[in-house]
Amino acid sequence: MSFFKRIFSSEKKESLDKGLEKTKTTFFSKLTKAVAGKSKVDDEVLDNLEEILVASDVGVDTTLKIIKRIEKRVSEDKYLGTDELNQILREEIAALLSETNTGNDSEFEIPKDKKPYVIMVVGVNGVGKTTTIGKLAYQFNKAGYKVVLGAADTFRAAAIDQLQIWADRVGIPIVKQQMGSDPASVAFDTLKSALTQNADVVIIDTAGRLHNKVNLMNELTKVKRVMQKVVEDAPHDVMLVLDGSTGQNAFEQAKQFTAATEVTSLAVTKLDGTAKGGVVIGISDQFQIPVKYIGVGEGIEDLQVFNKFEFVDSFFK
Ligand SMILES: Nc1nc2c(ncn2[C@@H]2O[C@H](COP(=O)(O)OP(=O)(O)OP(=O)(O)O)[C@@H](O)[C@H]2O)c(=O)[nH]1
Ligand SMILES: [Mg+2]
Repeated sequence: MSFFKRIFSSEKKESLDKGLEKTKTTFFSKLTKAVAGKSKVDDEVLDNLEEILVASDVGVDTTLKIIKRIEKRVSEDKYLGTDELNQILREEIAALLSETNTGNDSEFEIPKDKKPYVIMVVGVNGVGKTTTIGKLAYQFNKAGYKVVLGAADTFRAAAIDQLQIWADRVGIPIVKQQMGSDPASVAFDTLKSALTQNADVVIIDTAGRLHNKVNLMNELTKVKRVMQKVVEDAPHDVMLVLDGSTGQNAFEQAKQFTAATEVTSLAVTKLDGTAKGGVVIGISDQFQIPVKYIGVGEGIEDLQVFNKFEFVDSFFK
């Protein structure tokens, strides 16, 4: 690993640690209470631990898997001290998550064989789609890729303006039309323009709110179909953005969205300032779709490539 890479990783780790602070503090103060006056991990400690994990939005299914693993450790080790619980939790959760072989890249990278590589960003309103696109465009641009944005959320004028602000901030082109115009037509224009400009990456913003859910899904399908007239295998990535601060709601949204439309990656935002960061552990365990990015703030730098081991490490430190 190069010297610079090490510097960047340690910076990344610091901001992750900071982003997860609230989740961690809440979790550990509960854990400390649960083991107070106890020296050994017994059934009562395990019961409490189960409750705490569920309350941290890890989700019931994933929590049960974790508890089972700890129980196994307890029965193997016979005497497991509560002072070791933290370390053991970290090990077992990391081991659990490593069983799903997804989402462990460490850089903002796109596949070399797709040009332009087309990312369509979806999710319900307010979860952080546009912000995530801005941050992602910034990282791709910094990495030397030529990025073009497409303002296919034509439902609100403000949505187009917001994406324009991000494009200006990053210094990259945006393709847009009037508010109310056909999103599929915007996506079509964006891909055409990207081809002309020989762009590497296209990121398409979409509306989170339409008159109803069926309309929204139909529209996404149409956007996809029309894009394929320009780039046959587009979109290469359908990224669902989830608001991590809504905890189990984010989980539900992921379930509903993935059932209604094809989703190939996840981004979980707003992990800063929430105690519900455990939801990322549950989401990575329960979905076959990789969590690619996590949002840890509103700033342009506050997006990270999700690495489950770094995440668990930050969580249980
Ligand atoms: N604290 C924090 N705020 C975030 C993060 N990501 C997005 N936000 C904020 O969440 C709010 C909504 O973000 P948008 O990007 O507008 O969400 P959207 O999904 O595009 O919303 P619609 O266009 O209405 O569907 C904004 O105030 C963002 O600054 C994050 O990681 N952390
Ligand atoms: Mg938006």
